[in-house]
Amino acid sequence: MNGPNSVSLTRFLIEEQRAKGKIGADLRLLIEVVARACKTISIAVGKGALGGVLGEAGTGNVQGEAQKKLDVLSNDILLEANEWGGHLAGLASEEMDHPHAIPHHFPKGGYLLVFDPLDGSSNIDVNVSIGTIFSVLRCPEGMTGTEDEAFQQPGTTQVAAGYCVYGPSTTLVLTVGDGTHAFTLDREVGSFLLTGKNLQIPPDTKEFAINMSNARFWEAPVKRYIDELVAGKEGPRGKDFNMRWVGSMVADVHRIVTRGGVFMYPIDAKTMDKGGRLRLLYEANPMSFIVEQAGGAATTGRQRIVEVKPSKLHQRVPVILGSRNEVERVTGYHREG
Ligand code: P6P
Repeated sequence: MNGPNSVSLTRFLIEEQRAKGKIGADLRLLIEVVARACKTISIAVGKGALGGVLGEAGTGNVQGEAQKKLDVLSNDILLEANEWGGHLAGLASEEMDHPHAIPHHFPKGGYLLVFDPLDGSSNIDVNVSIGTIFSVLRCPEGMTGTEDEAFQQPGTTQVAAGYCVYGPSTTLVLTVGDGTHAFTLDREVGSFLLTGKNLQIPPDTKEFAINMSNARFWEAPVKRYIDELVAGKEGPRGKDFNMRWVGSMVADVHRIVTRGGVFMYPIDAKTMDKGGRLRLLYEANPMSFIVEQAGGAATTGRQRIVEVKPSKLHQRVPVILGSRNEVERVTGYHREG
């Protein structure tokens, strides 16, 4: 509850700035504006069928995927929230082919915001947790922030990253490079309150997340790793494992950030030509930053995700992230071939 000892997102950001100087005024405004947009999205999502926003929008995105009405609405909410503040040079989104320019009548700033406005949207109509994922970059010298190339920076250059999961509670998880912290929305007051400081992902786990229906397409290292988990205590791992797959990356990653686990969307025979399933700039990179800042690990199976040098705005990559010892084991199996 919002009591005398509760720390709001605003107070946290100000105190972090005072103590560590990592969050200047423009970045603080950016984070607070995104958080406010997430509150608006949470209200729209929470209305469900009563809000007239379920179902298909009748349009498609650059991925060739049918857009849900809430995909488009969430994208518009984030654009409108961020255009006027003077903190951004440009915005890019899963739902837009190319970056969105700041309208001329608004001032521009030095940051870039790239986001998946509503990840997991196949779950919207069946009332399963979904979420917003965002990443903050600096606009490179000599670029306007409207070029695809301005956003094509490795994840190591991220200034901040976060997600907001719209589940039984609406929870914002954020890093600015100084730990990973969770803020839960107090709906009565309308504030995000600090509910988890310096989250730490356990290095070991008994829980894995992967879409098992793709098993016949997997590469050998992934098949070896999953076979060992499924073999349980009779197998080489000598212990039983449990599986969870929500089909919504934000929900699966939030579980892992909260209690550990390993999340895998590896490249396979089905996704080889596209480079993977999940998108690098607005899914894999922000989630990897968040996970690494919480003591976890995130690789493509062959390298740290945040060290991948992007060549396209909507580039896809394989994702293996979560409890460090499990991610390192899978990555080791890839090295062994
Ligand atoms: P599949 C949602 O569409 C998403 O991008 C991620 O949120 C999720 O982890 C993945 O795709 C689910 O993919 O193949 O299981 O439907």
